Amino acid sequence: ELLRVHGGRAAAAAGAEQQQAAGQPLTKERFLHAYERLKSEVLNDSAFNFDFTDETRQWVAKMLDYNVPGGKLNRGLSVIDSYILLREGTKVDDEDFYLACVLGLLQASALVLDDITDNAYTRRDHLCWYKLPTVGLSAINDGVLLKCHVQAIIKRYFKEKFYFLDLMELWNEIGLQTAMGQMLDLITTHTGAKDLARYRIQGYRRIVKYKTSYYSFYLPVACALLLNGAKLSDYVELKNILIEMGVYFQIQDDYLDCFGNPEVIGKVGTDIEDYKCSWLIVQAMELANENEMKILYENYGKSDPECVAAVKNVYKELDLQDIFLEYESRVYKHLVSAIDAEPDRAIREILKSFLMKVYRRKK
Ligand code: DMA
Ligand code: MG
Ligand code: MG
Ligand code: MG
Repeated sequence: ELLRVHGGRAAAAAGAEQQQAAGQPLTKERFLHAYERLKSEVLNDSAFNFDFTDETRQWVAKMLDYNVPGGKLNRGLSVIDSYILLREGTKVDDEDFYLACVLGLLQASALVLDDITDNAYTRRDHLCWYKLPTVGLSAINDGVLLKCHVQAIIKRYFKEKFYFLDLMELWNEIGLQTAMGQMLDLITTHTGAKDLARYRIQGYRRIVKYKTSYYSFYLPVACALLLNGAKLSDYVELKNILIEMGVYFQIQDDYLDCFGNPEVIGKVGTDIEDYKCSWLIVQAMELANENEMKILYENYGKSDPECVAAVKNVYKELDLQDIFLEYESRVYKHLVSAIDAEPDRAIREILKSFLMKVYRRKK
């Protein structure tokens, strides 16, 4: 099984080789190139151009550079990788790269806003945007601005394509799902604050399906499919597998929030302080004895470092690190067999390459 899934990585690598052989620069470089183009488009948006001063332009440029290109480029790269696999290695033109790059804008928008509502401190090895003294809560508007540019750019570049309406609908629908997921994530903390024991796996899965899976896993592949002329309603099972993979990805994110190395993940965890319905607290609610329960009830959701340490201590007593590793092998096996049941070879390759990218990630 392991060997077969590793084929996914080999296939992705083969895609990259084919690209290079075709005289195209490597994906990451093309990406940053597409980013520069995107940035100059945003800065020179003709709708506002005559009113924009250099000062305005500098602010937007700084905001984009701070928030868009610094990440792992996972979501954008996923569009390209999926597209290459669907096209069996034929050339990917600059426009396709462009749409992938727009995903980076959406991600930046989500993160800028998420850090405010999560009261986060660092992101991608730097202070969160809203934490900069010159920014503060005007970051809310920056987050909104990024999202508005997503719509504007898709319209400008794709309005002549036969799949334009499907593409717009897809992005709108997923924007709504993500915002609803973030809302669930935020308002569920009130439930937890009333009674921690109400944090259950079913409620957890609902939150992460909406806040993470749709835009991080389904959207990139759905974009690649549309660009390739496919009809999304033909790919229901694919969607289910991607959603499951997104849940796995968020469980890793929750695990790393507590047990990851901040130097590696580029951010300091805040889930315990924030009273979040994290995968870890959901597990703890199932496993804790009376004494451990008492400690969790007394210390969860408090910003005092001693309270955070007490919660982490219970997590360690409960062997949540081992339980996470067990979950990881279980979900991996489950995903591998779901992928193997997919009839379409290119789809199997896409899913395998995704799985290999997230499996046992440390950041
Ligand atoms: C991630 O949830 C979801 C979105 C839509 C950004 P999170 O707050 O756990 O993410 P992070 O740990 O990166 O702040
Ligand atoms: Mg967050
Ligand atoms: Mg959040
Ligand atoms: Mg997190």
